[in-house]
Amino acid sequence: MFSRILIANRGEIALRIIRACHELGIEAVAVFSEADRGAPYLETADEAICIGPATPAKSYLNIPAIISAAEVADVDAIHPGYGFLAENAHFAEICQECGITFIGPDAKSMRMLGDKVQARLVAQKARVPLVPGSEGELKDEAEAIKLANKIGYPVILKAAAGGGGRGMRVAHNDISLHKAFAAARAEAEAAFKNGALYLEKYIVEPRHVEVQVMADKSGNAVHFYERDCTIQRRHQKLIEESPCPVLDEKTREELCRSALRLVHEAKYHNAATVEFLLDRDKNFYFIEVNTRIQVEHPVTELVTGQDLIKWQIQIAAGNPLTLRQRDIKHTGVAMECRINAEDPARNFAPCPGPIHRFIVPGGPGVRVDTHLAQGSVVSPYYDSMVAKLIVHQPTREQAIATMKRALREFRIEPIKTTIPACLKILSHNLFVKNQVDTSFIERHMSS
Ligand code: MV4
Repeated sequence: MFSRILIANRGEIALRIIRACHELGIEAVAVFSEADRGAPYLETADEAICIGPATPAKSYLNIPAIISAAEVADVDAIHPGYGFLAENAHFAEICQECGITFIGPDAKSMRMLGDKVQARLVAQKARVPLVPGSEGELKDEAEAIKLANKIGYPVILKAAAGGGGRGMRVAHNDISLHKAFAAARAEAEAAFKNGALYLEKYIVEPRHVEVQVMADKSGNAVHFYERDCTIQRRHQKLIEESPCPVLDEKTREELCRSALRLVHEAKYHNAATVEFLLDRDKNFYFIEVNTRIQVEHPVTELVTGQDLIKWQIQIAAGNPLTLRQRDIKHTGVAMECRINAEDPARNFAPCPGPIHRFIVPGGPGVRVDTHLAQGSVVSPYYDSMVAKLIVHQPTREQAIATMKRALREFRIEPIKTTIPACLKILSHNLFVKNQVDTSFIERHMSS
């Protein structure tokens, strides 16, 4: 087992990883930018090292600075958290070359699954249901138009290097596809320095469902069931829950088994999330794989009673998964609200600034993951998430009631947050009745 781990991240996920280290008897080394100097969560670390200025490119994305800190602190491993360098295969490679274990998959599987065209081919090989679409990269516009006419409009163009909704274009006919092709290629080239595109049938009004999996270095893999992340705004998730409230047991079993086949095919190790779209007829289709621990992992931790960060560390250290699939039970309903420092009245514009009052909810069934405290300052340099409020109850109705109660207890002043927006969603009849799709926020919450 490792004796010291460096956490190449900040905020709530850095604190979450420090806690997991300490429960495993491992020392935690934090790094921080000048903007985060003095933050209270840093005091929970055994050591904290400044790695540069506030700008992410000069600190949390600065590979030489992070590797130097790791060498100075003499750590055995680096946990990247989510965002920043978590899905950077080059960084994973450098860690390995420096004799530091990267807590995540190896660079090869990260690169393979990070390329959405290759990920589709892996999924196909593993007999995972795919959205009908291109086999491999599109050669040119003519190929796209031919394929669109074969599978039928509407279709969606996506960037091979994209993901998370960037560089996508929907087309409803040959003329709009002609325009979309040039636009998508230019956008992909500019954003990812990789113009490779692929095409899929456009699934209308889907739900977003993802499966949490974990695989060890000996080829054992288990799933921790699914999360439903349908409630999003501009590809930013607002509310996540488990189980997916519209899945029947048989479909759910097939979904989770599909995710496991995919990670086996990729010879993957460590945590992965396999994302699917669920259409109105409850057909599911693979879309992409996230090769990191995700923001919403606590939802899964509450329904399974498992500590996913501890498993990531143990697997990276070469220990086997000592869990059998049948030992992983799903109990009740968990739901997470992301509390962001944003002003819903100003089109969700970030609202950084000092927090003079910070009163965190508690009581039965409530978990709060946050790195902030009274007197903290929300920095304009980073993500606007200030807390994750996660609840666990026997039923969805009870989970919604607990979530509303906890949201009303929360005091974050004087900055604006997404708490009122979350309360509005939780009271919406379509949300309560499970009649939402990924366009719910745009369609019903714009006012
Ligand atoms: C799609 C789709 C419809 N059909 N693919 C958006 C993010 C990226 N992970 C995949 N995305 C989508 N892919 C096909 N073939 C609709 C979306 C989509 C979406 C997916 C999940 C959650 C929210 C979304 C919002 C808009 C579009």
